[in-house]
Amino acid sequence: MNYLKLSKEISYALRHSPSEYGLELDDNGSVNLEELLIALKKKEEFKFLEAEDLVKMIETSDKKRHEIVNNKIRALYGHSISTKIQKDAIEPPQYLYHGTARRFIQSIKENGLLPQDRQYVHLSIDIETAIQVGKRRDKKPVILTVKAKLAWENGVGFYKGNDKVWLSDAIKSEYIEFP
Ligand code: HQG
Repeated sequence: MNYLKLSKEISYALRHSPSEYGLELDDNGSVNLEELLIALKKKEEFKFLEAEDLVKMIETSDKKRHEIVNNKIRALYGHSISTKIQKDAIEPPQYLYHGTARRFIQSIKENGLLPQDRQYVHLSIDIETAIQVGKRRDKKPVILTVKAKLAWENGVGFYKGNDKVWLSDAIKSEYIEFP
């Protein structure tokens, strides 16, 4: 089983296009494991897929993108579907980080950090993680420091993705330190 390919397919289904797979996400973005299996097994490449493969996919992944709880699976972040995934707002650490491309900096200075195509802005717990995120778009990414606690105190929502990824509402540039 190609777990990377499987993970990409499941991220696509659970973050962006559940209806394409005949799936309906519940409020926190979960679907029954069995329903996801049935949907994926219709594809030639996944016809031998078993529940155990989904567990292995999560275990062997470089990032914790998905979670299985009580026979349900969900993506932990990254959603773009129109129905917003419900997340509990929680107090963030003092600083969070955001790795981005040099070409976006002027616009971020003017408009702040926006969710763009996703439901939430994605932030990193540390600089190292932010560098990895930013490198997806620029070989020399820019690392922004977000005054998360201050923004939270002023009413901006923050939410947990996984141990390294935080989510938030839009962040105005007054809460962002540019290098
Ligand atoms: C930028 C991956 C111009 C923002 C990663 C980013 C992450 C602006 C891009 C997760 C802007 C959106 C999410 C503004 C924000 N003007 N550009 N005002 N505000 N941007 O992919 O944070 O591997 O939606 O800086 O590791 O890069 O898929 O967000 O460059 O955790 O699991 O708009 O996706 O995880 O890009 O990445 P994205 P992101 P996975």
